[in-house]
Parts: sequence; structure tokens; C-alpha cells
Amino acid sequence: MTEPARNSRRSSMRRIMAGAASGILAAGFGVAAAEILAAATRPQAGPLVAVGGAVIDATPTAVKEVAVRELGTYDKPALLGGIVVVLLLFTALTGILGLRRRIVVVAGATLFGAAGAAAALSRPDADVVDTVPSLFGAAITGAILWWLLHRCTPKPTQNNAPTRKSSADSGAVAEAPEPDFNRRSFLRSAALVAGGTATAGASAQWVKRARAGAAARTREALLLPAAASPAVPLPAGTGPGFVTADKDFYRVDTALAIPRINLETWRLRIHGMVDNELELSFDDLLDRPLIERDITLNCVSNEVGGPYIGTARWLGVPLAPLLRQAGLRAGADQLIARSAEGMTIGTPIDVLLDGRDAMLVVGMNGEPLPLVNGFPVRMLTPGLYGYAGACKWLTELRVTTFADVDAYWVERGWATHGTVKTASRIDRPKPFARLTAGTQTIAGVAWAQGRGIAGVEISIDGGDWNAAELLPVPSLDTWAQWRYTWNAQPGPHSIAVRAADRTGAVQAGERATPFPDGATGWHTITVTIA
Ligand SMILES: Nc1nc2c(c(=O)[nH]1)N[C@H]1C(S)=C(S)[C@@H](COP(=O)(O)O)O[C@H]1N2
Ligand SMILES: [Mo]
Repeated sequence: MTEPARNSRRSSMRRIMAGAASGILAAGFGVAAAEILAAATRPQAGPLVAVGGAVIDATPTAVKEVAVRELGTYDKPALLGGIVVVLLLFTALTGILGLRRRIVVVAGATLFGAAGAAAALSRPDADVVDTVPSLFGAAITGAILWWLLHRCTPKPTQNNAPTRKSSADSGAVAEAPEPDFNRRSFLRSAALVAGGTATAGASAQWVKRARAGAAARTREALLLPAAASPAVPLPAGTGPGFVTADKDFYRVDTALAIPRINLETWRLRIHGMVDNELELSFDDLLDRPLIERDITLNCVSNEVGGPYIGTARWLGVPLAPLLRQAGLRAGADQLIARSAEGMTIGTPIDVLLDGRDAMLVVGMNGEPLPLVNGFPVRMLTPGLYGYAGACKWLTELRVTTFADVDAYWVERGWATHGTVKTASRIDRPKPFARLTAGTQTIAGVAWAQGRGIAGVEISIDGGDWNAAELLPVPSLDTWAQWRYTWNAQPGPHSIAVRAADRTGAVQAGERATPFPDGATGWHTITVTIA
């Protein structure tokens, strides 16, 4: 290759890279600008959260299950990371193609804005103004990209204008060297945009944090009344870990941004097939007699042996009297709870009226409900999986029928009546632990909220089932801790657990996936005794 040809190739590589960088930088600035605007006005309208929410809602159940199983709490950062990667590829390509045809910049920015706006509009409770941040961000992206591409487009000058060099020997025409752009001035512009993006991004974070701080302070300043009907004290002999600390409590929801609710303006509306519509403020709720109960909550997506279960001491307003006060009309069989960010959770009304402690929770483990667990008010229905009875960030209760309305998860194929299945888990030893021979304690939990645990049995290496010791429980609505003393002999061993509830039903041994109504199968682990 001749020297000029090499130079020319190098300079067109440089232009392509400058084009890609321009696309990415412009989009970064545009997204940051959109986020700042959204953070200050309607956080749910921010393009990242809106697109992320739309992707979550559109994700097939099977994929969601894998994400919750493999990533747990990290499913949301992973999702946002994935969106950012797609964004980078798209904007880099727009920048490169925009080098040759500026119309691509306009088309790319339009597509960009339309995607964000459509996502924002697809969110529950969306308003037309929610499209503004995305459209604003897209316009800025387009303008900056246009400008940056202009900066990396060479201007023909005396020096680098295409020339014909003739060689006396061959008469061959050398390739005209591609004119180079002013790299210095491009890099200066790029740095300016990058700096602007960092500043705008940091400001958006700052606004978000200030808002979150305000919500956290409201929560911390809140003093809840004592329960008119306190929880029974935990019976003596309850083991450590019976109550799950707030920080250890599992979290499962689709909310990319935790709703920040203003206590002053929060209202709970009870409507639908009722004779007297009710609207309650937070103070109205607290004026009613509160109950406090120890209740175990678990997620239908929990695999056999999985972590999505916890027990807390919940403080709340009993739900049945409220429903009776509203006056249920004949034929109503479903209560649809709706949250601030638009989740819908359907609960059978007969379950809510059968005497169990279904409640509107305001406190958890002696404090106001944590923000992630639904502050200021969530529903809780003992005996049902969370997706069927435990709506967080509650704002609305609508009395309706199963025939008329499918709640969010039911629309996605999950069962309408999410009754908790009798199940058990081995917590100690850990799977694949190496232990010494002799006396070893095997321990764990078993649960069948509403029915109660009658017994737990252990089988070593597929042998006979032997009864484990059950520790005392305060009610039928909590898990039961159990332990089993094992005389461990050297070698590899499998340990299996199964529970029976107080209706006499033994936990199903057949393996079933969580979808559509909860996993079954006996939790089995393998350990090695040295
Ligand atoms: N608003 C809202 N409420 C929700 C959910 C949600 O995604 N959004 N998830 C439900 C599910 S599937 C479960 S298991 C419980 C989990 O409650 P936790 O996060 O407090 O443990 O909340 C339920 N309530
Ligand atoms: Mo769940």
C-alpha cells in the first residue's frame, strides 16, 4: 500500500470512530437532559425507567422467571445495563451512518424520541406530558449529534484538497488522500459534551436523591399508633431468625423506581361494586383500630429451597371491616388492589372475609413500612403468595369479579387464586458442606400459612422418613422452625425434608416449576462427612 493510501485509510477509520463517539456522546447528553427534566417533574417519565418498565411488562413469564432466579435482586441493574448496551450500539451506528447522510441523524433522533415517548405512554397512569422528557432528550440528542458530526467533517482546504499526483514512471494515479478533519477541535467539542453529560447526569441523580431523601425523612418522622390488638409474644423456645430483619427481607417487584408517596396527599379509594365508595387519608387509616400480627410472606416465584420468604411483625388496619363498611354488592368475587406505579393484584373476596388477618399494613417490625416494602401502605393476605394478596404502594381497592378483570400476573398466565402450598426448606447445613462425623444438627423452616405445620420429616440417603423437632410458633400464619439431630457417618449423603400441614396433607414430592401456581418438590441437599 502506498503511503497516501495508508494515510487515507487511517483517516477514514478515525472518522468512523469519531462518528460512533459522536452518536454515543450526543445520546448520553440527551438521556441525561431527559432524566433531569423527569426527575424534577414526573420521575416515572424518565426514559430509562419508562423503557425499562415497558421491557419488564413485555418480557415473557419464562424469561422473567429465569431473571428472578438467576439474578435475584440484581435483575433490575442487569435490565438497565442491557438497555444501555442496546442504546450504545444504536447511537454509535446512527453516528457512523450520519457521517455520510445527515438525514440519518434526524431519523435516528426521531426513532429515539418515539421509543422513549411510547414507553412512557405505555406506563400505567401515564399522562401525555410523560412524553415530554423523551422528546426533549431526543431533540437535544439530534442537535448535538449534528453539531459533533459537523466537527468531524473535513473542510476542503488548499492543503488537503484532493490532488492528482502523476508519476513519471508508470503514469499511475495515486489514490487521492482522504482529507482529515481537525482532530483537536473535534476532541475539544467531544470533551465539552462529555463534561455536560456528566454534569447533567450528576444533577439528575442529585434531584432523585433529594426526592428519595424527602420520602425517607417523612417515613422516619412518622410515629405510628400502638396496636389495639397487639401480636401475641413469641413463645419461649422460638429460635433466632424466626422474625426476618427488614434489611434481610426479600424484595420482589417490577418497580424500577420506588414510588415516592406524599403522605399528605395520599388517598386510598375503595370503589367498584360497593354501595358506599370510600376515600381514606393516611390519618383516617391510623384512626381505625390497628392489629399487629406475625405473618410469613413468600413469593410464588420461589424455587424449592429458595430465598424469597420472610416473616415479619406487621401492623395494619383489618381489611374485612373496611370492605363491609363499603358495602359489597352481590356477585363481587375479586378485590383488585392497585399501586401508585400501576401494579394490579387480585385477591378472592371470600378469602378476605373468611376471618383471616388480611390487612392494610402500615408498620413492619416495629417501624413504618420500609420504602421498598410498600411505604406508606401495602396489603397483606395471610395464606396467599405475594402476587395474589400483598400489593405494595397501595392507592386503590376496586371491588369487581374474576370474570371481568385479570390482574397483572394473571394476564401473564399465573393462577388466579394464589394459595400458598405447604413447603419446607433446609437452612443448615448448607448444600455441599463438609462436616465432621458424629452429632450434627439439621435445621430449617416449614410453612403452610393459614393451615399451620403439623410435622416435618427428614430422610437421609432416601431412607425412612424420621420426625424432626418442631419449635413453637405464635400462630398458623407463620413458618415453623424445625431441627433434627443426625448421627452423621463418613461419606457423601443426601438430606431431604418434607412437611405436613394441620389438615393432614403432606407436602407434594413431585417437582414442579413455580409457574403457574407455585413450586413443589422436597428440598434435598448433598453434604460430605469427613
Ligand atoms: N406494587 C407492587 N406490589 C407488589 C409487587 C409488585 O411488583 N408491585 N410484587 C408482589 C410480589 S410478586 C411479592 S412476592 C411481594 C413481595 O413483597 P416484598 O418485596 O415486600 O417482599 O410483593 C407483591 N406486591
Ligand atoms: Mo412474588
